[in-house]
Amino acid sequence: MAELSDIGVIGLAVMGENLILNMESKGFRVTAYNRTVDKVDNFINGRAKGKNIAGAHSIEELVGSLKSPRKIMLMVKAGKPVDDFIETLLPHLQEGDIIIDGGNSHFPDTERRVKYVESKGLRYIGTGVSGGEEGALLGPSIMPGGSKSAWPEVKPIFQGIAAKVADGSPCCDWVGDGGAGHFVKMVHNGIEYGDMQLICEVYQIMKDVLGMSADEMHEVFKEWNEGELDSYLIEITRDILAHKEKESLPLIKS
Ligand code: NBP
Repeated sequence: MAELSDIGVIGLAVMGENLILNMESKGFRVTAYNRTVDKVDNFINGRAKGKNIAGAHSIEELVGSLKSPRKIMLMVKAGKPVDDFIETLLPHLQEGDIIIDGGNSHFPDTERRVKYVESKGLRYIGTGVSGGEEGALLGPSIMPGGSKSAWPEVKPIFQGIAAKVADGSPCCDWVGDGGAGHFVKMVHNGIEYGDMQLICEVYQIMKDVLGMSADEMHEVFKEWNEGELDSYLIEITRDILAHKEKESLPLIKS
């Protein structure tokens, strides 16, 4: 009999594929499934080749390949696809199994899904995942919430693949009941978009009021990124301001 997997992931777009590769690199065996089944073979024969990753061509095969309690993570487009997959999975799962939604679901949807899935005797986690495709591969921030009894079951996987701060603590912990995970992700996105707006306004003042060149702005963002403003968004703004097109012209026109 084939070895059972620690977790199954449904959804082989950028986020799902990279999370699977991240999990495998941390010693977990993963089964991959996708609605368009061709993508399973492409993944298994491509990026997943030679790794401890199994491909499933049906929901039955996916469910049958997992250790109990089964953990199945959805990395699909938010909205109806999540509800559809819950309905598809429920008849195949057993009491105590865990469905995880790692997409960008709106938190009231997650609130509703936790209650619904728990009413069927199963457990549900809605989790924010942040860091984009690079984070998914190398270490995302993960914000899980929902059925609390499911947390110890997924904790080693989630904390294993999460980004780590300087002292080694994982950027992942349980954030609360119901839709708390996706609520925290929404607040996180709000802060990020506020930060982006601030950077845009600073850029406009530097360009239109102070008349600075892209190189001069680059120097200021470089200095800021070495102090208390050190952050990913300041870092990529610094880099984009220094980026040169052909003929050594700055990509960002000042
Ligand atoms: P997408 O959001 O592009 O979703 C692609 C996946 O959804 C594929 O597996 C696709 O299956 C499936 N899907 C679609 Br589209 N419609 C479906 C339907 N009606 N029924 C079943 N499956 C359906 O992928 P992603 O960019 O990897 O993001 C996955 C989740 O993670 C999303 O919720 C996204 O908002 C969230 N997220 C994304 C990022 C990012 O940087 N991209 C960051 C953080 C969170 P198919 O192959 O058969 O079409």
